[in-house]
Amino acid sequence: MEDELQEALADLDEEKTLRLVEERIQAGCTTLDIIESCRRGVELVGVKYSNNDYFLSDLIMSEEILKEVMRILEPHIPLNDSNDGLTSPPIVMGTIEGDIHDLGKNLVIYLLRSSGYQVYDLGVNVTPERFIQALNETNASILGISVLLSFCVGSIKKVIDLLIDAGMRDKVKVVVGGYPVNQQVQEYTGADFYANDVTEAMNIYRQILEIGKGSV
Ligand code: B12
Repeated sequence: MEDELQEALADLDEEKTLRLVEERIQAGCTTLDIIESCRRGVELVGVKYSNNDYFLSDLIMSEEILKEVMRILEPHIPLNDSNDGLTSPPIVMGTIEGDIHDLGKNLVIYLLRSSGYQVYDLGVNVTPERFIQALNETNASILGISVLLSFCVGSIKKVIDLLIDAGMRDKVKVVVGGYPVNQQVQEYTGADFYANDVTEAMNIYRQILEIGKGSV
């Protein structure tokens, strides 16, 4: 089915994209559905970039449009005041070493925080050692790692190897997310879960946090 919003973003038509986002909010579409249409739109931007139809400046343009979309959406993201998050274990998140993509990670963090969860954001280009240090400092038992560049996937495996070496592997659930992530990446890195869209990401965290009502 054709998705006008996805196409507008893929065409880097900022005015149309923002208008369609506003219209969908008015029509009662969920923020998660709107975000997913936008994510698919920038995925097409990526395809056009790979085919040399778009350039780096176009990737930057898609970033600018996505940021504007988030500015419009943020006040509409429902706050969950169930207090679930306050009794849940903290979550550490970051983008892996070598990679500076952070829009997807920031989005997931925003949604988790809106649900009341405590998230420590390590930012981008995070070394495997820094992830382990942060887990020790925060006592977090959930680690989210974002990766958009395929050649950075190897560093995620390094994080998990370090967890094993430190005797921490069975105390930490590792979730990997981002465009190139799939079951093979999960198996190769040894992560517990993977997600490459926002709905899946939120479902996985809810699932882990449900189990974690006891201990994760
Ligand atoms: C915008 C963009 C940029 C922006 C990034 C801005 C920023 N602040 O993030 C800029 C212009 C800086 C950029 C730079 C580059 N980019 Co770029 N970029 C993109 C683009 C078009 C969109 C990425 C994006 O923001 N998507 C929208 C978000 C919402 O989606 P998402 O990140 O997938 O996140 C969702 C899920 O994956 C998941 N998720 C994400 N993280 C996590 C983490 C956890 C724990 C969980 C549970 C879930 C989760 O939830 C999110 C919400 O739905 C992609 C194309 C694509 N297909 O993704 C290329 C793309 C990722 N870039 C690419 C490349 C090559 C580069 C550059 C190397 C280009 C260059 N020549 O310099 C540099 C790399 C710089 C670096 N060292 O990192 C390639 C990577 C190819 C590959 N397979 O390795 C892609 C795929 C484009 C392409 N087809 O060639 N890029």
